[in-house]
Order: sequence, then structure tokens, then C-alpha cells
Amino acid sequence: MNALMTSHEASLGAARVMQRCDQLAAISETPGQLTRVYLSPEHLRANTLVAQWMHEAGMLTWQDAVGNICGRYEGAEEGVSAVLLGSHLDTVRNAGRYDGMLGVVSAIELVDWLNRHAIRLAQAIEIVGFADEEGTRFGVTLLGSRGLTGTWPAGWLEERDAQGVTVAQALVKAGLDPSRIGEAARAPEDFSAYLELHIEQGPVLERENLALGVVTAINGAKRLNCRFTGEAGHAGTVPMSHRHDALAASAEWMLFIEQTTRSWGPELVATVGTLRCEPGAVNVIPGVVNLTLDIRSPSDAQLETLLARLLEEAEQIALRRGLTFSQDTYYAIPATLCDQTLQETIAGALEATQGQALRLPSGAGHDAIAIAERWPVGMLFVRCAGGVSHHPAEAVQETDVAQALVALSQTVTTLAQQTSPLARFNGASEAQATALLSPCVALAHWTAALVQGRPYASCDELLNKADALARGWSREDLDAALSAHPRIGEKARGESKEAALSRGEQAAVNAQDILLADALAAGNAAYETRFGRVFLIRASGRSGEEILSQLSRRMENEAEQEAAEALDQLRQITLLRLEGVLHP
Ligand code: 2AL
Repeated sequence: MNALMTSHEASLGAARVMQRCDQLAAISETPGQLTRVYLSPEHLRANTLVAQWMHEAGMLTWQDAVGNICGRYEGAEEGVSAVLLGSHLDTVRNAGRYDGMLGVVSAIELVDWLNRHAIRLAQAIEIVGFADEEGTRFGVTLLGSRGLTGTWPAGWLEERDAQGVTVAQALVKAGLDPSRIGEAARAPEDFSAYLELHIEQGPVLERENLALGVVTAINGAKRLNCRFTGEAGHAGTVPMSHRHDALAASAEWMLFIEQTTRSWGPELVATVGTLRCEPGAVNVIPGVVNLTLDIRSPSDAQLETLLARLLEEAEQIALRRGLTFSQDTYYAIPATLCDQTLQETIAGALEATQGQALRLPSGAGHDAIAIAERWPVGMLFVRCAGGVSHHPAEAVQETDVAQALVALSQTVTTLAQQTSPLARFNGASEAQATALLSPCVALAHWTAALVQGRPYASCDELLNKADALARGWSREDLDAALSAHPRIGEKARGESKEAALSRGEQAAVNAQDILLADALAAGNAAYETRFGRVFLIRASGRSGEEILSQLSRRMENEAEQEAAEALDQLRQITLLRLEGVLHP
């Protein structure tokens, strides 16, 4: 089923979304402005209101151990994996009313629509109103989403707000237990995907005259402290030809940064945001200029290449002008890629609703950055007036929200109709389930035992059983299993699943390096002469050179020790392949 909200339903839904954003905007610590920070009384009030809306939409609700407000709308069967929707409920100071909130409230509207039509999808739908994305109160960001991934750094509980209150104290005051924050973490198999609807916070959609866009990636960024050092001097007496003016060098570099970055296309941005001249007097030639560079891109490789070009030019300018240039990167965050399949699904929905699917990167950070460490993420942007955000003037059009609801209904029903690989394995016929596992290892008894052991409540349960069985393998098993593992350096040919897996596993072995190929062939031959079977090693993540050095080391093993090592490698390869089946 590919259910779609009608335009009439979407209009009514959008009106309620707007009204609920207004209601949330009224929950603020500053009268007349919107400021709602992590673990404040206003945060807890917002959670209560959102939980009430979730409950009315047919969801089971709870507040998790870090203060996220969560809801679940069950799938066709109880306990199935879920498509996770959401965004954040905290704000910056004097904020707009849609940044974050629009995503949470729209998701609730979608579930309410499913509930009214009694639509149950193969997967459940969960919604989370993240407790902290902005980092307004404690200076650290993404506390809510990192609660779900279970990746709070050790020091976070001791971070302090402006009043000296620690996160741990604030948790207690909010009725939460700092020793139990780990309980907010969710298992990988709980969610198949995370989908976040958010305002664009930039001007692209408005300029393109489009209500909605598909996010390709959340930009990575680097920040650098840079310095040109020249020579200060008397502004009246030093002739122009004798000067080493650090500010003139900076100016030349800044124009180069602007022109070059523009010429690299619309997705890259670079900014010199601060400039400090020394000594900084009207009648003194600037001897030193300290400046910052902020550079962002949806592609880490592109960012690195542009940055290298900009820094090379700074060196050139310094050289030409008789100055020196130095720089230091003090902040770096890689780009977060949105999942390709999710992008396609969202794009399909946008083509259906607005006739085209514009793809654009996000310049701002989002909860999806943290969530992407565990689950595939997708983002749908909604146009906002003038691209204005983090400001009370933030605005969206109700008709755009209606379109977003239609697109969301198509995207979510498409996604949630697909079941997780574990659910498919649990529900498959014996023959299908065997076919799913057999490329992992050519040992029919291992596959059969796992197929017999169905259903599994979680991927971990299946992986643990697979591991326990593999630890019992014998030398006969080792010989029997070798057929699925071509020699290292001889990437398997053919279309079989095993051949494709082996090629992938040997991806880091450089096939173009003829010397390496010769050395591996000689090593394999020597090993086979010595031990009477193909040399087996878990190739994933290992270069050809590393494999060669392991081969030389293992040539020194006694036969029994070597059989044990080979069996352990076989077990590792098998478990990696099984993980690939469960998390394709
Ligand atoms: C292999 C293979 O096919 N995959 C892997 O990790 N190692 N082959 C081998 N001879 O060790």
C-alpha cells in the first residue's frame, strides 16, 4: 500500500501544525520571546504537551533517560522495527518557532492521519522530540540524539550552565537519574531509518520557488586560526615598495578565498569571520594579522582539496610580499551523508507532490548528524521565508507545510512497508532463510542450526548464536569451508554472492600493484606447500601489505596453531558477512 494524504486532509493537518507550533512557542522562559533550553521547566512542559498530542494520535509515549520525549505507533505486528521520525524541541535564545518543532509536530500529524484511517504498516513508526540539539544551555550539542545512540562522552554530566549547574544536577532536578542515562540508548535493530523534516534555514528553496527539497548531506566543516606576520612600521616614512603589510596580504587572500570558493560551485562556502590587526593603529603599518577561516562542504574530499588550495595561495601571497603565514585547525567535523535509498524515496515523493525534487546540502547541523552514526538518515527541507532562522522572524507558509505532510505520508508509508532484514529472515521459508545465510560460509550445518533457531528477537541474539556455533568449528570444517574463499590477490570472478562478497572484502588489496600481486602469489604458494590448504585471512579493512606480513608471520606457526588461527579468521569473515546480511 502506498497511502497518500489527500490535499484536503493535508490542509487541515497543516493548519493544526501551525497552531501547535504557536502553542509550543508560548512555552518559554522569556516572556514575549521564545527560549526553551534543555531540562528547564519549560522543556518539561513542552514534553508533556507533545506527549499528549502523541497519545491523542494513538501512540504509546514515554520520556527517556536523557529527557527526549518519545512515542510509538505499533506496526502490523507488535515489536517490529520502526521508522524513526523527529527533530528537536529545544531552542536557541530568542528563537523562531519552527526550527526543530516543525519536524516533531508534522510527524505527529502524520501518525494521527494513519491512526484515523486505521492504517498499520509492516514497521512501527516512532517519533522523538529531542531534548537538546542546539546546545544553548550547556554549550555541548546533540545531547538528545546522542542519548539515543548511547554516545554521551564521559565528561558531559559535569558540563555547567551559566549559573554553574551541572548536567547531572539538572537531570536530577528534572526527575531523571544521571546514573541511568545509558538506558536512553536504542538497539541498532530498533530502527530501520531516521527521517527528519526541518526548515531549510537558508534561501535556496525560496530562490528556486520550491516548497520542499531533499537533503543530500549535512556539511562537514573546518575552522582554522590563521596568521600573516609581516613588519610593523611608520605609516608616513616607510615607502610603499618597502612594506610587508600583513593586512594587505590578508585582503589579497580574502578576495582569493571568495573568488576561488565561488568558482568551485554553490555547495562550498568559506568565510573569514574575524580579523585582528596588530598593533592596530591608524598610523602604523599592520605587522601581524590574526584571522579565522571557516570552510564547509557536503564532501570531505572536496573540502580538503579546496582548503589545500586556499592555504597554498596564502603561502604564495606571503612569499611574494615578504611575510610569513601560519595556520592551525582547531575544529573539524566530517560531513554526514544522507542515505542514498532514503534520498531516492523522498525524491520520489517530492516529484509526485511538487513535480520536481531539488537536492541540496544542509549548511546547518541537525540531530541527524548523531543519528547517522547508527542508522541511515534522510532529511526533507521545507522552505522558510528569506532563509531566516534562529530569529523570531522565522516563518513558513501553511501551504508548504501541507505539501510537506503529503510528501511525508508517501515517504513514510513507502519506507515502513519494507521490513527489516532480520524480520525478513525470521519470516522467510526455510529454503529462503537458508539462501540468505549460505553465502556467509560454506558450512550447511552452521546455516541449518541458525535457520532452526528462528525467530530471533534481535540482530545481536542471532550474531551471538552464530559466533558461539563458529567457535565450535573443527579442522574438517575449515577444509570444507575454503571453497567460498578464493586466494588473497585473486579476487573471485563471477556473479555468485560469495564472489561479490570476496571482491568487496579484498577491496583494500591494490590489484594494480604488480609487485604486490607477485608477492602474494608466491606467499600463497609457499603457504599451500607448507600447510596443504589455501591461506585464509579476514581481508576486510586490511591492505595487501598487511596481509603479506601476517602471512609471513603465520608461516612460522606449528600446524595446529595455524589451523586454530585459520579457523578464527574463518569465523571473523563469516560474522562480518552475517552482519552484512543484517545491515545491508
Ligand atoms: C578471503 C575472502 O574471500 N574473504 C576474506 O576475507 N578472505 N579469502 C582468503 N583466502 O582469505
